[in-house]
Amino acid sequence: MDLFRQRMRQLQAQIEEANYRYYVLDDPLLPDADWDRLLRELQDLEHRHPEFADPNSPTQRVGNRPASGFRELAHSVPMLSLANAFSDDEIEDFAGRIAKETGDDNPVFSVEPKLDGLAISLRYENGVFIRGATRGDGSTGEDVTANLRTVKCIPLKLRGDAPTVLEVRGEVYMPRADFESYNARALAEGGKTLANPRNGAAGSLRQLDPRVTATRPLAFYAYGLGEVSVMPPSIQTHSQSLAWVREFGLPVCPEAGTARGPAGVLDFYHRLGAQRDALGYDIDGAVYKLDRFDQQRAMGFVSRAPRWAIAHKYPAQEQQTVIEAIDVQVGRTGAITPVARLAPVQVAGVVVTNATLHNADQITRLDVRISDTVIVRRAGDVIPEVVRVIEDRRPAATTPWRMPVHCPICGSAIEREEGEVVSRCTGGLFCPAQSKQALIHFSSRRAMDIDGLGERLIEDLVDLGYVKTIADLYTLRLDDFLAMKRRAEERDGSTPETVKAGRVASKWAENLLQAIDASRATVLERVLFALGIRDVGESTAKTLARHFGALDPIMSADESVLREVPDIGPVVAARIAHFFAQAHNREVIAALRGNGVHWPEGPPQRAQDGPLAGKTIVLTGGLAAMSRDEAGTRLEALGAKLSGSVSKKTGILIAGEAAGSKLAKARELGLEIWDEAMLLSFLADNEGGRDD
Ligand code: 9MJ
Repeated sequence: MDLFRQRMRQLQAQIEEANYRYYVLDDPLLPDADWDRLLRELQDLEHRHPEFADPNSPTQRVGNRPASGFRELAHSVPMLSLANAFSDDEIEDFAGRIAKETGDDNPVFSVEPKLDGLAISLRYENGVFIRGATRGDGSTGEDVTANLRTVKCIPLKLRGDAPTVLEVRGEVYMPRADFESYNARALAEGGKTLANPRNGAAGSLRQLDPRVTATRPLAFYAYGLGEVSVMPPSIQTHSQSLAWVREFGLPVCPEAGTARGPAGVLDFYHRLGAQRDALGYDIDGAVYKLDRFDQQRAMGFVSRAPRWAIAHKYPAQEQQTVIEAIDVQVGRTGAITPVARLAPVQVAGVVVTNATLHNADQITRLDVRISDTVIVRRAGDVIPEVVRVIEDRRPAATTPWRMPVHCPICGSAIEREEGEVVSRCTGGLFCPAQSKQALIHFSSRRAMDIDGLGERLIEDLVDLGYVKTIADLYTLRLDDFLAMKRRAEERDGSTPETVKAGRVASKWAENLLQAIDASRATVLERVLFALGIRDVGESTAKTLARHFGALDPIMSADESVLREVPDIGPVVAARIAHFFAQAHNREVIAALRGNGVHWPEGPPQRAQDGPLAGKTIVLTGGLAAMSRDEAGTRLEALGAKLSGSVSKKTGILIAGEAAGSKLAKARELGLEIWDEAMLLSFLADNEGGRDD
């Protein structure tokens, strides 16, 4: 009998150790599957031997009775709040007060991220978690013990020799990644989403049914102490106290540390600010606490806030504003993005006037309407977005927003394919909004590679009516560029009418014309890629070019023919057929050809026919005669399939200069190995009809 009891205690200890390593040290001891196995074994034993069950076993986190309300719980030591500072000056003032009253003008501070969650006090007696409460008014909070027990990183039992009474204060928060995946799942299952991680944390702890709380991914970081029966005399600073509670198994924020004087804390503030978007949790500031307890005592308190600590806030990432209009933007492939035009508002230090609404589903989900008061959010480099509507502030007589049925730029129909989130303008290259994006793609380096034809210039060319389609690029003359430049400068209010400016301008236009001209002589795969057919990237373009050898058979191939091409699936086949079926796309291609864009055409090179058909080739090391990219393209043209890694399935390894581990592995596997000379002679023997 005792054997079961022993095993149960052993399992409990193993799980508790694994939890400590995982949640506190961030250094997991066990794979998740092993942890699950231990927990299941313990659950099973507890079920069969309830007489040995421990109420604080790791299996006993979720109670099953909803509370009728939360009891009030008095804090034996008040839970403090923090004074706020919004500028460096206020921090200098704070440091000045400390210098005046402690005589120390360069004291050590504990510096901590200010977590944006819910402040909580945990009470342990004899090492066992007995109660937990919210801050409430600082002297009395709400008893949320049952909910806190479901927070996996809050230990139900402390490690080591904890004092008889130990109260730990800290923040319950929801890690960002967990918030995202919780919402993704809720959406998929048609459940309710959480507005943001902060509300997620606060709302979850205030659930009456702990079974609901248990489904919420909550976490906890300790940042202070409440009642402690006996403080070890060795602990004389706040940072030592955090290290101390960490040893009992309570997680402490890894970004917390110490800094000296006002310069040190400001440095921490700016460094943490730069990392803000990369942290796993939301913060709204940094907290500085005078580290030495004796200095803290010298400073004392005002009302409910200590004079020895301060919260230095970052500019808010969320602000409230009003939607003045909802427009739609058209992307290269016609994707329509609804954009909210906002009453200007400062968000995280920048004036924001536009915010993305992503797509029609998102608007329906948020029920955003024109004239609504909304919360907009801007984090780091991310495009500002509307996160929610404040429905109480909605004026009377608003109507739900509807996706327009016609493209605002070209008037073509807007359609949405079944199962797609995105609506699209069907205008194709005929739509100026799409054609701008199409032109940018067309001239980009990996497509037609037109040097000097950048985004700004393309915008001007389209806006001033010089170019509508990609084919029009090849009709531009020197005078067009010069006239366009003059008009753009007039429009922008800068008119440098000097002789030198004129010479510079004509040189610029000549260079551009030359670059455009040079792009006329090209290869089929580039043209196919440059056309910007949805889902036709460089690799598919290459496959098509090789398989068909010429453009006309691709243009007239129907879906079933396209589907026979290796690596082209039904969706891409449909996209290609659809693209070439559009009259305006065919017209643009005819015009391109009419304007002198040309490429060599030849017989189809079906991979299954090539001398390397069915062979997988790995290229490694450096080649002298060509780049690895080029070698790869030429080998593929002969039917080879390229791979990046060596395995038993590799047919040939081509080892250039300084080949390393791949060569060693190929030798080990006894594969066929070529050097560069062998590659070159093979290409020379097998590449009939290359024009270089
Ligand atoms: C937060 N929210 O992260 C305190 N806090 O200290 C930190 N809050 C605090 N400390 C005393 N890191 C009262 C509140």
